Amino acid sequence: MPYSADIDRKWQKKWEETGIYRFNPEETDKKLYCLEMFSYPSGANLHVGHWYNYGLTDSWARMKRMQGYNVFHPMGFDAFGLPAENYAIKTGIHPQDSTLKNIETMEGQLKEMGATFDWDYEIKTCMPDYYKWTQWLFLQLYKSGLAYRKNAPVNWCPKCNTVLANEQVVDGCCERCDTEVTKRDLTQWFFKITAYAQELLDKLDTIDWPEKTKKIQTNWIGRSEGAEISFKVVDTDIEFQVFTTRADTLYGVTYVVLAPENPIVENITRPEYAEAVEKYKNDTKKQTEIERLSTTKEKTGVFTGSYAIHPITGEKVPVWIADYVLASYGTGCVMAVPSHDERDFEFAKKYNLPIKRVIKSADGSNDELPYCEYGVLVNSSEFDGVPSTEARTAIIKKLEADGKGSLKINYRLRDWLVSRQRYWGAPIPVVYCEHCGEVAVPEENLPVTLPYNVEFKPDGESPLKKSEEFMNTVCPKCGATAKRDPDTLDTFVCSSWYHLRYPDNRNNDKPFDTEWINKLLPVDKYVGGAEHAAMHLLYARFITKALRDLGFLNFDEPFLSLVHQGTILAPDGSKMSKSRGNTISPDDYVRKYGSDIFRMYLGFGFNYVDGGPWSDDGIKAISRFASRIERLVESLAEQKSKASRTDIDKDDKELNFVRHTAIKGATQDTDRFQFNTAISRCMELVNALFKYDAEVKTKNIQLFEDTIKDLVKLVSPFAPHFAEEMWEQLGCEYSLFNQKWPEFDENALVKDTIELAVQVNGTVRGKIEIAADADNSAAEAAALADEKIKPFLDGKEIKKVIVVKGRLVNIVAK
Ligand code: ANZ
Ligand code: ZN
Repeated sequence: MPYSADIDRKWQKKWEETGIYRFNPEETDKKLYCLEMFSYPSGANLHVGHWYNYGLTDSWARMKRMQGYNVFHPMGFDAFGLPAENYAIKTGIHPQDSTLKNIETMEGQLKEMGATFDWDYEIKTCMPDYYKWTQWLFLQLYKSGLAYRKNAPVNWCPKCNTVLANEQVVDGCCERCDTEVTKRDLTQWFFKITAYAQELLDKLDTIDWPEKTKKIQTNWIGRSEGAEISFKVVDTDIEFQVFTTRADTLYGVTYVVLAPENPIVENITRPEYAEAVEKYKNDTKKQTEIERLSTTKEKTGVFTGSYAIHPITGEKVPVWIADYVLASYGTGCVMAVPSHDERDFEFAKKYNLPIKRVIKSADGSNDELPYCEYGVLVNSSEFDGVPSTEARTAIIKKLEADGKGSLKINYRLRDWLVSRQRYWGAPIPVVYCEHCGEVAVPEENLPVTLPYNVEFKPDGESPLKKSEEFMNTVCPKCGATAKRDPDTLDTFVCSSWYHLRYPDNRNNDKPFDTEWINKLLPVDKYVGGAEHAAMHLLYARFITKALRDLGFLNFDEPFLSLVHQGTILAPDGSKMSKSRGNTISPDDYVRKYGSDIFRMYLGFGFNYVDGGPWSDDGIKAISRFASRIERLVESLAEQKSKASRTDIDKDDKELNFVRHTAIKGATQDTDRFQFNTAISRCMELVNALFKYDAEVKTKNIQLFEDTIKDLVKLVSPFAPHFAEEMWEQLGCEYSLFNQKWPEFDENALVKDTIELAVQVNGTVRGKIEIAADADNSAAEAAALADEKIKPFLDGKEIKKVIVVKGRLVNIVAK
């Protein structure tokens, strides 16, 4: 029976009945935890991206399984989140109903893919048996001071009248209505990821991740070495610190700038400047951080009327506020050095502030200002002539001695804001009591259940706030009436620890058993989109470290090895999207060709980590490739009874060479997620088998059979149903996936003979075959004696013969 979707079903049924892909919890010494980023149950159908990510990672997992690993390969759903809630607002269908329905459909489709997922370990983050433990995680962080509440500006859409998550702000505008997003101050929960900034940087060296992703995390964490320097405000007791990476430019400070939000601005603003300062502060609120940092935006600011005292020279410098200084970075205050900083220069020009050069280039040339490089100090008193890097240290030392400054390391990373004024998420397990204030819900009272009947209209308030049933509770400490926190947790909290729950997903007493997951984790291979570099992948690393420090785990990093699959684009190279109507449906291909042909084509048609524009040109070739394998299996069946050679001759050696080359190459390539070249090796082997079948009259049938079996194994990760069917047709025992992966034989890769090109006076005239270990004189003799070469030498005198070992023989004749 030729391969088709019926074969898929036949084997899916058998695999399910025999439980072949069930994880064996006994053999943890050979464990291999293979994980794909779980999917968001948004649409009802799997798209090409899912197939590409899950189908081909499954191919990798299948090979590992056959190589003897005890592969743990679970699947689940990242089921809370905004799209379901937005969909509910639009259609009136409750997020829980749409989500659970979508999950059911997707489970069915994932099963049709024929992957090795062990569904016994499935998780769905929106179910109380999961989010109970997400809330538990919150409580652990809270108890250890890693979760705290503070007032902070959040993204606010004035039209939708709601708070937006960072991901919902697209180019400074609301994702839904395109209105410009502003800031609003709200009391929010944060996770102290900054406590791990240095370790998050340092441990990047210990993991096998794409360099680009490490770089993104490094930049996101943004370590900066500098100094904090004190400035005192004239005629007051107020003192503030600036953060600078260029203490060497201290003598060039001609003014200082505070972020408009800095609380001391109010205390130092002189009455006659109050109105302008107030107005400027309000204008600043309307801007996003990205706009404020834009280098093309014209610099603006206002004078506060106050002066600060330079910590070394004692000079008075004016104190300004300007939006190019961010409240959330460093100290929210900068010392401005217009001669050596681009932004300060622009600002000083605009507001006529003095510009004083203090750095010259090392070769003494008089460069234009602003001069932003390092150099040698000038106009800097005793530091004149000292190079920047030396001066930086020396100036900090001097300040330190006077108690006016010190070394300081800053990180760009901010604490993770986890409160969401949204319904479809895990409720934050905290109540507010009139007497006791903020009180954590005791662990034994978890989960704080998300109520079903809630109005979730976007009107600026958390939908849960309107649910009396949810909000009104009693204080766990004193028993008085209390209110619950109406916010839910960012869905990235759910996914920050899910890899820890899979191996112990049915545990009702704990989120996971420490001893057990210390055996199963870290994840050995993690595969998912590169867009998560600075969010999910950073959060999961942080949570792993925090739980380690709290004694729940004994490893530092959650994902030892990471692969990002590329993106499959529409045929015109644009992003596939439902709204553009340019998506391609895997279902049509699966129905027409069978799921294996579709999967194998995805592996063959793209470089896995690059992806690229969709084209189905090659899919027929893949279908033909499968048919050719079927024909080989049939041909073998016909010949099995015929006379066979048992010795190994030249043709057998040739076949064996291609066979072991294919085993070696396909194994290495599959291991490195280079599926396209792995499949090409199998194609080369098919060609060699066809040649052998057609040209060799008396075959070594055993060799023919063994080679076909190896071929079937090599393609099995990409075409599991098809290969299982071929295996059965070969008369072998179920299941192919319990067989050992083929190993290559080094001896078969050594050729007995080699081919050399023969040139006469520099032109190639023929080829000779000689023993691989033949020396130069043997090669020369063979070339001169060759019947095809002789006519070119006729009547000529041989002047010289040059042999390039292993490559060619050049005969010079006149
Ligand atoms: C004086 C100076 C002179 C600076 C000079 C630069 C060049 P990184 O490397 O990113 O840490 N800065 C400090 N806090 C800031 C804030 N809250 N908002 C905007 N800018 C801020 O950058 C550190 C430099 O960025 C600091 O060094 C400070 O300007 C500025 F020739 O101080 B510098
Ligand atoms: Zn109380």
